[in-house]
Amino acid sequence: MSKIALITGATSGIGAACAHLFAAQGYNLILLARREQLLIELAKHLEDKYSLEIKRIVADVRDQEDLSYRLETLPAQWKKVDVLINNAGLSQGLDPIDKGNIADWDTMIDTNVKGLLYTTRIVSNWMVAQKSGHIINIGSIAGQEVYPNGNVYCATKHAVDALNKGMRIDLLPHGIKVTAINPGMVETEFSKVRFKGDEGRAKKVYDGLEPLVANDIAEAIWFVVSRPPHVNINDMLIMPTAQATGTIIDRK
Ligand code: NDP
Ligand code: 8X3
Repeated sequence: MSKIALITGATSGIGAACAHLFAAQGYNLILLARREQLLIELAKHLEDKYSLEIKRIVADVRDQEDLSYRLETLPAQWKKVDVLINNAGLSQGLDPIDKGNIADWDTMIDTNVKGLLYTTRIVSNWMVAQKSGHIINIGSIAGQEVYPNGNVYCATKHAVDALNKGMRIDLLPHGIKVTAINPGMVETEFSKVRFKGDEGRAKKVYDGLEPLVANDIAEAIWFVVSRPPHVNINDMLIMPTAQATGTIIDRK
């Protein structure tokens, strides 16, 4: 019986790269995101390429009731999740605290913190029942440091760091592994989303340096997941070579 990975935010960037890599490793997949057409295309691509089964879930992780319904109504065999990748997340805006957009703050807190919690609340129960599982929380360098105008996004990723530690403590008696993967700059749709579709501004973020690509992070996740049963990697900070800290970057 193939193992199962549930990936939130599977339609783009790091989540999509994880879907490709875990499919190649023989996993069956539960792919969750809001953009249905992208989920359909991704699932079809993977089903054509690999021998695997895929469940698509069109859901917004902020909508606790709908998310809960969609997860709880999965057939029993799909609730045997081996790996949960809590990846759905975003940044909105880059403004000083006195000019911050309240709706942006709500979106980031509701997605990055509450959405991660809602998903974990359900899936961790399944893992407790089966006495095994591995939860991967996608944090960030922004969860280790704070940079100018990063205020609320950084706060949400610091929360992910705290939750990662808290989950590991609470789930310890149940044999469940918990790991945070904390990337620096990865070129995905992240900056386009942060700057609300302004592609020029998004592109500038990566001017003069070679950023990470989504597959770099997927490979790190696979490394963590494929360790022997007695090994848990608590967290991993992964940066582009040209980025020393959140703000110190060697641009040529
Ligand atoms: P992308 O924008 O490329 O991907 C984000 C994914 O999250 C999309 O699949 C999107 O799907 C999904 N998503 C966003 N909001 C929701 C929601 N409310 N409900 C369900 N799914 C949602 O960015 P990345 O791949 O870069 O980001 C993935 C994670 O990595 C995020 O948590 C981000 O904070 C983190 N990260 C990114 C870094 C970077 O430099 N790129 C660095 C450090 C961390 P859809 O729109 O279809 O719902
Ligand atoms: C995304 C990377 O540097 O914009 O978490 O915070 S950064």
